[in-house]
Amino acid sequence: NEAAYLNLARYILQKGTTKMDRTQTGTRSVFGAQMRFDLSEGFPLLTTKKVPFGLIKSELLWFLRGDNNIRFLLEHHNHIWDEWPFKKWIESTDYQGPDMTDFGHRSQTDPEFAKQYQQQKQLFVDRILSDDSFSKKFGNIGDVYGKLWRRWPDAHDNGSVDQISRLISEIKINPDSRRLILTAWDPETTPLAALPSCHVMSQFYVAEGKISLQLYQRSGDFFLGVPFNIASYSLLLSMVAAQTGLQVGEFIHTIGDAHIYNNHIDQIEEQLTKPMHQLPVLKLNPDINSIFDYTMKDIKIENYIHEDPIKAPVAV
Ligand code: THF
Repeated sequence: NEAAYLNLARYILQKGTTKMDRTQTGTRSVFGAQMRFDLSEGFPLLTTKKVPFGLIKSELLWFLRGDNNIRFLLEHHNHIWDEWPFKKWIESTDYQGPDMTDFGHRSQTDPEFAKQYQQQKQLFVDRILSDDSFSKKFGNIGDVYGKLWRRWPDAHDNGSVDQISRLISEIKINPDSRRLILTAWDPETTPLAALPSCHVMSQFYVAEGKISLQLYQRSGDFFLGVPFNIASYSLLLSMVAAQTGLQVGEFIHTIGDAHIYNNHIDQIEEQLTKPMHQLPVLKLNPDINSIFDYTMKDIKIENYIHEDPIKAPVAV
């Protein structure tokens, strides 16, 4: 349950080594960490800060559509992926606005620049929503989750592999299988993506009528991303369970580089002073007969008692 997250946060703060990273923010980091969440004890949406579950739902529905264009997210007022396509846009020769180089850092230290950045990002978002050809060209995050889950390029027949459909039918036919794998790391295309997949691989496991899921995440932004990731994969597991007639077992989260950014330390220390509440309950519409048919209103969280949100800047 939630204590697994809080204990690992404490461990990273105390034992993590100081490590520079791609974003030049600096982190405290440990390598190789694991948390276990028994979903029969409640849905692991953290209660020691408010985690916006609506954003987690729309992101997962986006992956399940096989979509890798942020337009769908924007239509759902979800901005968690904006920075990456925006970065590609401002680095392109088509961009003629004010210099946005290194916007992630500059917007944190220079309030005048932060205003300009917000303006340019709003223009970008509006244009992705209204201009089809612009959105095709600049709204894409590359060949990561959605694309790879549903349309992994098949070199032999020029078609593609739908990993999710295959998984669902394989779990039904052959639940004892040790090959129930979902992979999101394509060595051919991954280096070209705006942000190479963090959730490299996951594996389903069925025993005694329960289905469990273990995720290997190569890199985990422990304060901002990881609470989303825990809820997102627990939601995926719950949907797969519902569609295969199984009970939910455990979500096991294994992280390679588990890090707390230097500009998230005050926030996570604040979170560690907050009391835990009983975990909420997930309700999926039982009338949905395909994992691809869930919509926002078919997924509900009940009895979510939480502390206040804690804001922190996302590292780009
Ligand atoms: N990059 C970095 N640096 N960290 C990540 O966690 C991350 N992701 C995704 C892709 N790149 C990443 C994006 N996921 C938030 C949450 C998840 C994200 C990105 C950002 C975030 O800012 N959450 C806020 C609320 C935001 C809002 O309300 O709009 C929060 O307080 O939780 C790892 O998958």
